[in-house]
Amino acid sequence: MAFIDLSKNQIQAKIVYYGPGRGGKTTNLLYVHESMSKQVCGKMVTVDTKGDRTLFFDFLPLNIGQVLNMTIRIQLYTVPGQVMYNSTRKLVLRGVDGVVFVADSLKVQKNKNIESLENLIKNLSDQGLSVGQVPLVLQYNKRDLIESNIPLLPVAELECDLNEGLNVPYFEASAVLGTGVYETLREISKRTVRNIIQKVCGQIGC
Ligand SMILES: Nc1nc2c(ncn2[C@@H]2O[C@H](COP(=O)(O)OP(=O)(O)O)[C@@H](O)[C@H]2O)c(=O)[nH]1
Ligand SMILES: [Mg+2]
Repeated sequence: MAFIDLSKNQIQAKIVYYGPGRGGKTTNLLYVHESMSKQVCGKMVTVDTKGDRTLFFDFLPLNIGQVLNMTIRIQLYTVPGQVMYNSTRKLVLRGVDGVVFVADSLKVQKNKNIESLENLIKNLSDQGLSVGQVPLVLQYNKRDLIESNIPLLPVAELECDLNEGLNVPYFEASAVLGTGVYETLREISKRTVRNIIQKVCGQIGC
């Protein structure tokens, strides 16, 4: 749940990057961290990583500007994707305001993507949230590998596997090159902030 400080006119929102292990969640945050100005982007904290596998989570705070005179701060988190870290995922997901699901375009990861999305839906429902209540966008990552001879899932197949019942916006991306990274972040930020403002307005009447 967003932290709203009316005395400081500040809203703090939590966006979680979710998805199978090695799909590119940490790489998304690294790209944002490296390319955004220091005024916007705070220090990236990566907790307990080994090689390129996130064992706990990554955290990146952003100051994205003002809406309705309120300063908006967004905190980006990633979860560890490996099946055995479900308790950590549940912890990171607590109080979430928006989710980016990063799917891996590699053909061999087809079932891992589906399992991870099912796991997201289950973990949200354990918090009393249905997937339709939380702003969500999908990112089909590693599209740069289309140039290689590694078999990739066509976007139509990813849509069919993951987005048929959800019908949420999706973005093709390459987190290593940065393609689609800001488009994804912009859309989830917009949806998340809009959702928070609607909830606040519902409570205080504006
Ligand atoms: N070719 C390619 N590799 C990627 C892309 N995104 C991430 N990777 C690589 O995939 C591996 C796992 O990425 P990481 O961000 O740690 O995945 P996470 O487990 O979801 O956080 C790393 O070696 C990345 O360099 C991408 O868009 N294209
Ligand atoms: Mg990671």
